[in-house]
Amino acid sequence: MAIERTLSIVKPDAVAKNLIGQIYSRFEAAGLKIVAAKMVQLTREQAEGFYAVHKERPFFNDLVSFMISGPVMIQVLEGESAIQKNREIMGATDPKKAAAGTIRHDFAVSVDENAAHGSDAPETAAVEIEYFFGKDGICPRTR
Ligand code: DAT
Ligand code: MG
Repeated sequence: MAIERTLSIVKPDAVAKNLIGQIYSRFEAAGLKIVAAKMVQLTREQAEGFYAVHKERPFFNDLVSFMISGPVMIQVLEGESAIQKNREIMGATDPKKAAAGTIRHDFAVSVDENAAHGSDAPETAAVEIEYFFGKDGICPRTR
């Protein structure tokens, strides 16, 4: 067990449904601290770059179009096992398969628009955090 940081995104569907606060509450209730946050209207280039690992997948173009369909809320979460913990709070990729009480189960209806993103491993978390917040865009929470 270790203190980790992970990249989280409240996706355009959840922002449009006014769910930022409810989603942030779940992070905080789970002991995850927000150490960086910003609302961004992603450009197509930014969204394509972020999801470059999926560029050969059949859903890539739809995914990018969805991610630029409205603003997203991007944050860095910090805490004990933050990467796995955030994945558990989000639930399975397909909301229909997500466990009750998870963000995707409670706030999303389809795999195409599934409310939240969370890094899946330490390596991707590091790359994704730097992609949106650079090397020094984090506010350490020492108090
Ligand atoms: P996750 O977001 O749970 O890490 P992923 O990395 O496999 O899932 O895929 C990234 C996003 O792409 C996912 O949140 C929604 C979309 N996606 C994945 N599989 C899909 C599918 N079969 N059809 C449509 N969209 C899909
Ligand atoms: Mg993923």
